[in-house]
Order: sequence, then structure tokens, then C-alpha cells
Amino acid sequence: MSYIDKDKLRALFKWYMQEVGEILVSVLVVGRDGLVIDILTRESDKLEEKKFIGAFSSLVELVLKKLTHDFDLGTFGAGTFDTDKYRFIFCESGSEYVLVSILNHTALVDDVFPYTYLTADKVSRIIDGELPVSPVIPKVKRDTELEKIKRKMEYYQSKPHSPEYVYKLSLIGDNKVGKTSLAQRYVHGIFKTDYKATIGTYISKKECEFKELGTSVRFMIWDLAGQSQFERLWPDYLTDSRVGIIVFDISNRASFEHVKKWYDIITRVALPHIVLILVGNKVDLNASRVVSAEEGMELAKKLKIYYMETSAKTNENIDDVFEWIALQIINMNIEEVKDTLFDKQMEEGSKFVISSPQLKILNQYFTKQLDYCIGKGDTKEIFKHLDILKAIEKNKL
Ligand SMILES: Nc1nc2c(ncn2[C@@H]2O[C@H](COP(=O)(O)OP(=O)(O)O)[C@@H](O)[C@H]2O)c(=O)[nH]1
Ligand SMILES: [Mg+2]
Repeated sequence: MSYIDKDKLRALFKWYMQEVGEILVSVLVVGRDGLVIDILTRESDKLEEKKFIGAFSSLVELVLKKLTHDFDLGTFGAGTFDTDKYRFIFCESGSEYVLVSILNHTALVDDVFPYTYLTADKVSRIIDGELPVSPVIPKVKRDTELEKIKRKMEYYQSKPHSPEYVYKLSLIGDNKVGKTSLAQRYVHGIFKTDYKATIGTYISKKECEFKELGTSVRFMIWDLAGQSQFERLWPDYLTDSRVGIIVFDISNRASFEHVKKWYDIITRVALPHIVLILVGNKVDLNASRVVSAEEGMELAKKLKIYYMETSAKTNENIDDVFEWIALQIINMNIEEVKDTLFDKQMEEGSKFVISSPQLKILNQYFTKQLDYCIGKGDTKEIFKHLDILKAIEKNKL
């Protein structure tokens, strides 16, 4: 077994416990062989830990047998098990490990599951050790209908967003279309052919910087697991998205046919004015293409969103997708145009403030981006934005 960053694991466990609350009494990572890799209990003394390892060990054979059976069938292993004192959630964490959460017997597992999958995904990446992993577990919102309406009203009444704001960007689409590859390519600049299936969701952060514009847009990227066993968690993970990238694989017809389904899912729970883009990935596989660029365009037009074709493998148009989104956001939030760069001021909570010369650059960006974006040129939306930009520019010069 290679080196495992246990400090990182513990930090992650602490976050997990903090977000779930008192009902989560212990967290363990266990190998497929039943060996405990690490454990954290709420009362952090050795005796307590032994007690939980004991409680767990009595179940280990039974549960691992079931999980092993699921593993062998190639399906995802996650399940609950109740004793009179505790509820256990067993969740596969990579192919070799299981995350075991020991909860108070009164706990409602449905409230805990979104965090469990997040934690399990991070555990597998920490053990993998190849890329940096943040131990931070963000809040996952489980809203009632009323809360949803309240939140939307708050959104309409709230102050405009500053460049300090972090935009929640959700990658959605069928399993295996390349969502994780796209995110990893953009965030880490790499492509691997053996990404483990995402468990629940995977989160990373990235700032899209425009040096010439003196500004940037920060993204928190939520890479959703598209497998249907996570279906009931999708609304929890997608709530509050401000950006959505709907991905399909140009060599997989079914993934294209499911785009509308994904569009409906995200628009139902996202905030108003979500920036959406449709991405046809794997253009390097042109020989086995079964969805034409025209079809992609046509569908995007119908949904009134933009279309781009990418390859996470060859890095084609990857940065452009995110740049395009960031520009949309800047464009939607331009507040004021000052004449020189030196006048540029940034108040707390203000929108993006850019100078006239910068506005020109922004215009250039938009024009450049238009070339990449298939089928966007003739959508009304882009012209509207360009017209607004031109109007601002005219008044100021
Ligand atoms: N040829 C090619 N393969 C890709 C591309 N993007 C992803 N893949 C492969 O498709 C498979 C699924 O990718 P993954 O990112 O895990 O998909 P996800 O389930 O949507 O997250 C992996 O084997 C990737 O290596 C691409 O642009 N071109
Ligand atoms: Mg994935």
C-alpha cells in the first residue's frame, strides 16, 4: 500500500462531521479486506475509537460480503445497516476502500447521503494521492419548495455580485461522456484515460482570469456523477447552480438524446439566469461520430443556449468553454465604464467595473469566441449582449 495522507483524511472527516452534525458519531475508512485504514470519532479518545472499531468489526463480514457481491457485479456499493444503537452507511470509496459512517440510530440517512458521497469521492482521491484534494466539504442544500421560492426572491432582491463571488458551475450529462475529463483538463491541465467513476459529485475550484480586463471569475466546479443510482441526489447537488455545462459524447447517440432531460433537471433547481452551454465532447473521435455538429447546434438553438465542441483528450476548446462562460458572467454584470484604466474602482459588492479600453478588449474576446462557438452567431442572445456593449461604449466615448 502506498503512502496515505492521514492528516488530510482526518481534516476531511472533521469537515464531514461538522456538516452532518452531532448525529454522525464516527467515520472509518476500511479496506476491502476489512482492515481499518483510519477512524475518527466525535469523542476523540482511543477507548471510544476501539469501541467503534468493535461495533464495526461485528458487522464487517456480513456487509463486506454484500458489497463484494455488488462489486463483482460491477455495480456501485452503498448501503445502510441498522443496529438498535447505530445506523451504518457503507459507501464504496474507489475500488479498494469503503467509507463507513456510524450515525445515531435517530439519524435520517437521506439528509446524510449527499455528504457521504462527497466524502467518499474525496477519500478515494486522497488515497489515490495523484492530485491535490481539498478536505473542505461544502454545504449541500436540501430545500423544500417554499425555501426554493424564498431563495429565488432573495436572489432578485440581492446586491449584484462582485468578482470576489464564487460561481457554482455544474457539469451534467450521461455517464462516461467526459465530464470529469473536461473538469480535470481545465483545472489541472491533464488527461487520463482511467478516471474512476465519480461518486456522487466531485468539486474543484478554478479562477478564470482575464489579464487584459483586470478581472477574473471564480468557479466552484461540481462534477456530477451521471449514473442513475445517484439520481435522487441530483437536485441536492445542483441547487443554486449559476452555470451549467451539459455534456454529451458526439460518438454516443443516447447521450445526445438525454440532453433535454439534463436541461430540465438543472433548470428546475438552478437560480434564475443560469448561464448554460451545450458541449459535444470527444471530437477527436470524429471517425466514430454519430451526432453531427448541425444537430448539436439545432438542439442548442431550440434550448436557447450555446453550443461548442470539445476534446478533453486533445485539449480542443476546453479553456474556451470556460472563458466563454466567464465572459457571459462579466458581461451580465458590467456596471460602469470609466474612461481610463486608472479610474477603475471596485466597491465591495459591486458589479464588474471595467474601463473603455477594456470594454474594447472584451468586445474582441466576444468576437474571437464567436468563431469557436458553433451555432452561436445567429442566436439573438449574443447580438443583444453585443448591442448593449456597443451602446455603453458609444455613450462613453
Ligand atoms: N477520445 C476521447 N475520450 C475521452 C474524452 N473525454 C473523456 N474521454 C474518455 O471517456 C471515458 C469517460 O470519461 P469521464 O471523464 O470519466 O466521463 P464522465 O463519466 O462523464 O465523468 C474515459 O475513458 C475518458 O478517458 C475525449 O475528449 N476524447
Ligand atoms: Mg465523472
